[in-house]
Order: sequence, then C-alpha cells, then structure tokens
Amino acid sequence: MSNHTNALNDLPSRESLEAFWMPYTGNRYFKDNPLIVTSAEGCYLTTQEGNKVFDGLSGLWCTGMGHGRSEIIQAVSSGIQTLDFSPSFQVGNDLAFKVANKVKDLTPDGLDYVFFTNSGSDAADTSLKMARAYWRMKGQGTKTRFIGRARGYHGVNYGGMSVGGIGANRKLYGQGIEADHLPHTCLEQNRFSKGLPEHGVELADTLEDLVALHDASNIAAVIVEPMSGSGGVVIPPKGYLNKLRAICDKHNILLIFDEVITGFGRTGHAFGADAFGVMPDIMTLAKGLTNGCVPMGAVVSSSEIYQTFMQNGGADYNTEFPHGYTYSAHPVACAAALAAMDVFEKDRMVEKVVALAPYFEQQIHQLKGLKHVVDIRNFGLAGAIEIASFGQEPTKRPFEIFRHCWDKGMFVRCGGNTIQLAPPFISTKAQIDELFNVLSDAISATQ
Ligand code: PXG
Repeated sequence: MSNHTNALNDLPSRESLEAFWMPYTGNRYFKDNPLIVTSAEGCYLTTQEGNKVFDGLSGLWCTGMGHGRSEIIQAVSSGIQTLDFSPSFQVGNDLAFKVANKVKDLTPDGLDYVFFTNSGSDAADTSLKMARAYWRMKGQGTKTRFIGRARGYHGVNYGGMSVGGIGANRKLYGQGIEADHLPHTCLEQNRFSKGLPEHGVELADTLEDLVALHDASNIAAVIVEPMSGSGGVVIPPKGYLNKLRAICDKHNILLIFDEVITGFGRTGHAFGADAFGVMPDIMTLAKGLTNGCVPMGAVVSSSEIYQTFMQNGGADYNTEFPHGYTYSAHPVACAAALAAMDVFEKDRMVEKVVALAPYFEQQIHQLKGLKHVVDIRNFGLAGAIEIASFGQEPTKRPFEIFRHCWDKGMFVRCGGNTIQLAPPFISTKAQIDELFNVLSDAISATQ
C-alpha cells in the first residue's frame, strides 16, 4: 500500500512548513518528518507522495460515514452559493431551524432544544455556562462548581479544560474554573474486557463524597463522556452511568453528556445515551454532526432548561442566554449537517456499526499476548490498546507504533499510553483485517 510513486522533490521544503504552528503536534519532529495529506475518498487518505492510507480513526473520530460523501459535498456546494453567511443573532437562516428539528428528532426524547456552536470545545463551554445560568435563574446562584472525571476530555477552552482530566492538557495553563474530578474507571480487574466492563460501578459513589465535601448547593453539574475517546477509550462499567444519574437526581445536580465522539453512531446506537440507556439533561455534539466536513458543534438541552431561560428572560425582546458565536448555525455548516444526518439515516449507519462491531471486537482482542500490550478496550467501532511504558516515557512506544503504521498505509492514533482506533462505519471486514495485521506488526517491531 505504501509504494512511493511521486518524485520526492515535489515535497514541500522544510522552510515552507515552518509557519503553521500545528495543534496537538510535536512541531519539531513533524517538520523534520512531515506527513502531508492531499486528498481523501471513502476509507482512505492520500498522501503527498501518492500513497493511500486507511483512515483507522475516521479523521479525528469525525468522518465515520467515509470521506467525500457526494450528497454532503453537493449540499455544501449549493449551500454556499445560495447563502454564504447570515447572522444568527436576531435573524435566522432557514436551514438552522431544519437542522435543529432534525437533531431534536434524532437525539433521545426529552432533549428538545439545540444551541449551535463551532466545535466540540465550544459546545462543552456552552454547556457549562448554560448549567450555571440555569441555576442562577432558578434562584440557586451558589451552584457553580463542576465535576468532571479523570481521563475525561472536553476540549481546550477554559471550562472544558478545567473539567477535563488529562493532566498534559492542563498543567501549562494555570487557574481554570472550579472543578473536581471523579476517578476514571480503568481498573486492573477490567483488563481485556469485551464491551462494558464488569467492575467499577461503585466508583460512581465518589460523587457522593464530592457532594459531602462541597454540598450540592454549590454544584452545578457533572460532565462526562458516556464513553471517553481521546482519554484512551474508557468504557463505563455496567450500571455506572445509571448510578451517576441517580446521584445527580438525588442532589439536584445537572448531568451533561459530552457526546462529541459517541454521537452519531460510533457506539452502534445513535448516541451514547441510547447505548447505555441513561439520559442526560444536556448533551454536547460536534464531529459526526457534519461528518467532519465543516466545523460545527451543538448543545442539546431539556425543555426544563430552555423553559427556565424563557421564563426568566425579562421582556420578550431581551436575550435570554447572552451567549453565541458569530458562526453559530453557519448556513454552510447547516447545509452539511442536514445532508450528513440524511445520509446517517438513509444509509442506516447505526446498523452498519452493529453489523461490524462484533468482528472488530474479535480482531482487536487477537492482539492480546503481543509484547507491550497491557489492556485492550472496545465498544461499538471504538477501541484502544494500552501499551506498556518505555521506562519513564509512556507516550514513546505509541508514537512509534503510529509512525510505523502510517508508513505501512494505516492511520491509527497515539494518545497518551494508548493506540486508539475508530474505523469508518463503512469499513469492510478485509479492511479491519488489514488494520490489525499492520498494527500487530508495528507493535511487535517496537522496542
Ligand atoms: N469533547 C470530546 C469528547 C472530544 O473528543 C472535544 C470535546 C473537543 O472538540 P473540538 O471540536 O473542539 O476539537 C473532543 C475532541 C484524539 C482527539 O486524539 C480527540 C479530540 C480532539 C483531538 C484529538 O482522539 N476530540
């Protein structure tokens, strides 16, 4: 798959790579060893050298339905020609209402109001502001604290960073917002579990300890990913999310599900809330909402929350929620989202994931026993392989494995001490085989 076809002198010079300060990237290594993608189609990326690379992470968990979907491209092309921009403040574009209705229809009953953002990070911070404002409007303005979870990821803005539980994403930035963290649920007894792990439901009880510490009168919301993705595919133990929900109900604390990764099919259900049978008060979305092709996020809230804003908003021309982005409900993003949700339903993406997930599970667990493999976790079409630390450098081997795989025509993600996988929903069994063959060789080749 990695035949070098084009002449290397077509590649960009070292100097021409300098100006782009790349996000979440070792810039110095990259610019000496660049990996540049120039096109994508279906399950494959094409590199500058003309090599095809299987997209084992669906972009960054966002292009589950495959690259270059013609229906979405058409909708975006004609959408931008019809309406390139129109504000969403005091004026609304026609597509925005359609997208909101469609999101309302697809998400579980009871999540009925859709606030648009530009990204998952914006959605996380919007959800936190929504939660605090909600309590203030209810006359409970001391409810300001948030509770996240170790290994959680809620984007990079100040609120999401603070409730996030990945140290490397926080330690350089000083004071965030008031947040505590539940422990993560990656227990030793759960290693090599297939799907939902058996042990760890009791870890939800640490929420009771945090309530005892701060008192519920000071806590606005708990925010978790129903299944965490970039923290290393951490699957909730059986009964864990139900227990979190029950404790939140008991103490009048809002429950926010960050479904930026679990939304739109990844789990084999439309949303994580469906997969795990637990309803949040607020859900955040991004990524799969447009199948990744135009940036867009959303926060979906219960009627109770929306109506509280309406009832406490003052005169009816007053802004009830003083919050929003220039590009909230951008018409081009709306065109992409409408088309993407249409494809999601018409091509029965959830059924595709349900059909392929057992094979993915079987194949990922074949890696058990390879050297360095400490744990394997999977759910739906998401999986992670935890790799033993190289001395004091836990991220070194995963990085080497990622690079090795890329050279063999396979994109996998290295994140912390894991290799993460999120293949496209439209993958074939043969492509899954190839993914694990290459990955297995790469792990074996690592020192
Ligand atoms: N919440 C969750 C659960 C996410 O996974 C965000 C929020 C932030 O979304 P934006 O659109 O602002 O990036 C994410 C993003 C990885 C990886 O390595 C995952 C994300 C971002 C970067 C890397 O898996 N997810």
